[in-house]
Order: sequence, then structure tokens, then C-alpha cells
Amino acid sequence: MCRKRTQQIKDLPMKTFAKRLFPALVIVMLGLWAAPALAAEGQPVDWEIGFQPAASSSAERIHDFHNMLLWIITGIVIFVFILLAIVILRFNSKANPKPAQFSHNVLIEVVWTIVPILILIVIVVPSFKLLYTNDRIENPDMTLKVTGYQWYWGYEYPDNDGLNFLSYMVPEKDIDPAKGQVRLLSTDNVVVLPVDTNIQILVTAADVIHAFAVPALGVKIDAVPGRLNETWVNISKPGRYFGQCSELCGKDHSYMPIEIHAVSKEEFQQWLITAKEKFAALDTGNTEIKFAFAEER
Ligand SMILES: [Cu+2]
Repeated sequence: MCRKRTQQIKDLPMKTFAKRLFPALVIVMLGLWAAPALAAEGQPVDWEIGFQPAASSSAERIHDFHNMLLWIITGIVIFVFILLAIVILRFNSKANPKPAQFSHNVLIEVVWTIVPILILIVIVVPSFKLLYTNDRIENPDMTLKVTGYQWYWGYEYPDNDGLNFLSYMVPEKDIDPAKGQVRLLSTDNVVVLPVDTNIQILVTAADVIHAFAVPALGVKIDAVPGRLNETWVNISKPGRYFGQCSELCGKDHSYMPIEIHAVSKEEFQQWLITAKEKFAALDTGNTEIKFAFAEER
């Protein structure tokens, strides 16, 4: 009985095995590709497994690199899986009771050293290119300075008369879905930025380390006290893009979201006029004292 079964396994043609494996892999890959299409713009959704749709040139480059890596790693996984299957089915103690005794094979050792090196070279070129391109921009059109605090964000537009304001999370009880507000992600003062503009983002913190991260824009950078970190973004389409602090910074780390509204250049100029009036009226010398909402709970 046992021998019969072993014989059956041994006789299972590799072709049949591959035939069953392939459709399963195709379904998984299609699922991964379809996921971004199901996702809402600029915010996370239930059951999301892919990225949020790219809304900036930086995010597009990150996604392209990710997709290239996905092809490479899928190929490696399939290759190793097939090798493992051959070993398990053809060289187990029953199917192959008398194992060969050799221990070296120069050709195969050279191949399995050289091929991984070549794969790493193929990966490293676009990887460095991506790091370099997304790092900083020469001659930006405008600058946004971001300061992380426990537990809210401060924003400054140095090119626009130093317009600045603080941005707190909207408490859950005040969330108004009719206004499109999202629990744990909407803020009282929204960052407005123009599309199709090279925006330099300078990031720092005033107490502990925070991290400024907006997934749809491909931005994630540490906010470190006493240090000015730099990145940049060129937003490709108008919309609302949410982000969160991404460095554990204390008890309200999860209650200091980022909300960015990307608008046309004209709308941005309009907003600047109203924002300057609005925040000038509130101006207390950029030292406004306001407790994070969580303190009130
Ligand atoms: Cu933080």
C-alpha cells in the first residue's frame, strides 16, 4: 500500500503539478494588481493589500520599482519552489533509496554565485536612481516646512509671507462624514498645496522624533529635533491625501494625522489670500498654546 502511494507520487508528472500551480499564481498576481483599483484615493480602505493609488511623480517611481521587484521575486520563488518539489518528490528515501555520494560540482557552484550577483546588479541600478531622484529637487517652485509636535503638526509656507498654522486631528465626536471627514485622519487645519508644482518639503520636530508620511504622495521622512530633513513632491492630481505620523512619538502618536488638499494653482492662490487672513487673525507669534484633543478626553 505504502509502496503503491510512493509510486503514485513519483509518477505525478511535473507538468500536472505546474499546470495546477500556474493558475493559482495567476489569480494571486491578478489580485495584487487589482487591489489598487479598489482603493480609495489618498486614504486606506478595508481589505487593501496594495499601495494607495499614486498621486505624485515620487509615488509613481516607487510603485514602478516595487512592481519590478515583484516580478523578480516571483520568479525566484517559483524557481526555488520547483527545485524543492523535485527534491521532495524524486529524492526522498523511498523514491531514491541509494543516494549519490558526490559533494562538489564546480559548474553549479559558480552559477549559483554569479547569478545572484547579476540579479542584485539588475536591482541596484534602478534602486539608486530612485533614491537619488526622490531625495531632493533643485530649484523648487515653493517650500512647505513641517514641524512635528507632541501630538500635532505645524505647517509653514516660507515663500508666502511665512504663513503658518497648527493642525490637529478632528476628534471622533466632531467628525462630519457629509464634509468628507474621515475618522482618525481628518484635521482642523488642512494643508493646501498646488498640483503640478515642485514642492520642497522641509521636515523637523520640536520635541521628540516624529515622521511625516503621506502614502499616496510617496513621502515618508523622519522629523528630528534640531535637524532639517528635506524631500520633495510634485502632486499629479487634485484630491485629498491623508497621512499619519510614522514614528512612535508618545501616547497620542496615532492621533496626529496629516491631511493635504491638492488644488489647481489658481485655487491655491485664492486659498493663500483667505488663509493669510484667517491665520493672521489667530496669530499669537507662532506660539499658540493648544492641547492635543486627547488631553481633553
Ligand atoms: Cu508623532
